[in-house]
Formats: sequence, structure tokens, C-alpha cells
Amino acid sequence: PKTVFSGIQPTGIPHLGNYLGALKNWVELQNSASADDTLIYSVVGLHAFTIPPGDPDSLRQSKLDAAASLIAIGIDPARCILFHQDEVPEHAELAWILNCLTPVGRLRRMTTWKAKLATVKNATSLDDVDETDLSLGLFAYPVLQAADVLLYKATHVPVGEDQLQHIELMRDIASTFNGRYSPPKTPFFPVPEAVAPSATKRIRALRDPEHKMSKSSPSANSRILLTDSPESITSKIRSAVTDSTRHLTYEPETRPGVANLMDILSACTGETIDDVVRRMDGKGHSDLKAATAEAVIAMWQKPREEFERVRSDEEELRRVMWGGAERAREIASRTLAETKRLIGLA
Ligand code: AQP
Repeated sequence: PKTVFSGIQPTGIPHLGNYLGALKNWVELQNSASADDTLIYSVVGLHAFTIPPGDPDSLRQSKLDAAASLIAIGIDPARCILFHQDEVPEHAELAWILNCLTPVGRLRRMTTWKAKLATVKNATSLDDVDETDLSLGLFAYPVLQAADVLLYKATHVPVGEDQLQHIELMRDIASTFNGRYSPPKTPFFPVPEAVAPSATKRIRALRDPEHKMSKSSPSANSRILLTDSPESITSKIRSAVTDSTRHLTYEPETRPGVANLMDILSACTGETIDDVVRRMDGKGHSDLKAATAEAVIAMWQKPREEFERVRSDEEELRRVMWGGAERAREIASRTLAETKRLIGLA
């Protein structure tokens, strides 16, 4: 049986990149799971705090937004353990233990903290990112992520392509732990596998296709949110940066803006890229934009309505999430106790 774990940060309403790169896969894994598989999905508030938001109330609201979004896209709290990571303190405790097994040099090679600082500081290049601005928490982000996954002895981790380097790290951490502390021939932690969507790649920012679409980018028009109205989706896609070449071709390296729209269109409709290129043959940029907007609007119409319904009953949403935290804690406390016994802390 599989144990699936993944998380999303409550740093804003999820966008098209989060959905096509990861969340859609969460739902597909849920819908194809067998009865003895375990699915665990988390809103990872401790990760969101690695860039502390200025306003505590906005973090509280974002936690509810993220939880409601997951239910709205089809995550079923009766079939999955859906919970807030910060309501299960074992995550931080296992993260501390794993921090002590992780070399700083290994973390320094991650590009994600550099990219995150570059986005937040509006730096144009990763080389302009100054390490003195880096908090210990942001640096250790992938180790906390490893703790999230290993706490449930997860075997499969559905993430977007930007997170694959973190999965490599958590695999190394699991192997290191097993090598040092597991009883002979019985690895304590399964070495988890990434489940990356095969067709959809990284979705790029609409106004700046050199970068990935991101919740924390200062340009709000660069991302399409689950809650955007059809008018807003149309206007954001209409103003997406493309290029001045007239014919439409799929060339991600040299024409990232056009390729991004084609990636989005193909992911929303289920067509292959070849189908999309054929359908757009002889057409112009505005046709591609219109078709893409139409596909996104159709895909998200129901989830958007569902979000409004789920989000409007905060008390029920909190109750559902608290129920998930209790179920998560049963597993997490067992793994943490076993871990502490193995390393000599219990
Ligand atoms: N642009 C993207 N294309 C494909 N997949 C993406 N993901 C994020 N952006 C893209 C995937 O979404 C999942 C949840 O992401 P997250 O909220 O945990 O953190 P993130 O990767 O840092 O996403 P954002 O939107 O850029 O948030 P902020 O700006 O707050 O950091 C992950 O599986 C991720 O791979």
C-alpha cells in the first residue's frame, strides 16, 4: 500500500501553477487510491512562516483559504487526512532531529531559498541574493519538509517540478537516518518517491515568463487565482507577455510566454501540445489567449463556486481541519516516539 503525503503553504489563494503542477495530481491520486492506501494532505503553516507575514491575521485567513481551496478542488476529508501542519507539534520536533543530520553545505546547494529571496526582494538575478538576508528557518525549509513526509513514513510525494530538489534531499536524509539508526535490514523510514505530473511542467508567471508563477511575486497580474472571476482571468491572460513573432509555435526556450500559454491550454483541456499546436495553426496570439482563458474559466468554474461555499462556514472548516489534525497526530506521535527511541532520546 502507498502512503501519499504533500503540503501547500498558506501564503495566499492557490494559483494555476499550484493546481496544474501539484494539486490536480493530489486529487487524481485520491481518486485512484485503493482502500489500503493512506492519503495525507497538509496546509503547511510553519513553512509559510519562513517568510514571516507582516500581519498575523492575514496568516490566519490564508490558512482557512488554503484549506477551503483544497476541499473546493475535490480533496475529500473523509477519504484523506487533511490538516494544518502547525496543529501537529511533532513536525517541528522531528525537523529539529533531522536538522542535526543535515550538512549546511547540502542546503546551500538548493536553489529554492535563493529563488524565494530573489522574488521577495525583487532581485533580477539569483547572484544578487545576499545570504545575510536569509533566515535560519528559510534555509532549513527543505528539512522541515522532509520531517513532514517522514513523520508519516510516506512513500509517494506529489509535488511540482520546482520541488524535486527537495525530494532528493529528503531521500538522502531518510537514507542517512536508516544507515545510522535503523535496525539491520529493516529501514525505519521508507525512501520517498516524487510523483511529478508527467505532462505539465512548471507554469510560468504571465507577466514575466522567465520566472515561475508564484503566490509571493509582487505582480498580482502574473498569477491566476482559484477565486478569480471569469473577467479577471480573461484580462490577466490577455495581458500576458508573449513575443512579436507572428506564427504560433511551441518553443519553451526561445518563446517561453507562448509556450506557457500552450502548456496551460493543454493541461486544462487534456489535449497534447501537438494537438494544441495543430489547433492554433494559422491563428494569432489573441486567439491563443482567448482559447486559454476559456479553458481556465471552464476548468475552475465549479471549484470557484465550491470555494465560496466552503469558505463561508469557518466554524465547520475549522472543525474538519481539527479532526484531520487529531488523525495525523496519532501517526505522527508514534513515529516521533520510535525515532527518539532509536536515536537514544527516549
Ligand atoms: N509555477 C508553478 N508551476 C508548477 N508547480 C508549482 N508549484 C508552485 N508553483 C508552481 C507547486 O505547488 C505546490 C504547492 O506550492 P507551495 O505553496 O507549497 O510552495 P511554492 O512552491 O513556494 O509555491 P508558490 O506559489 O511559489 O508560493 P510562495 O510564493 O508562497 O512560495 C508545490 O508542490 C509546488 O511544487
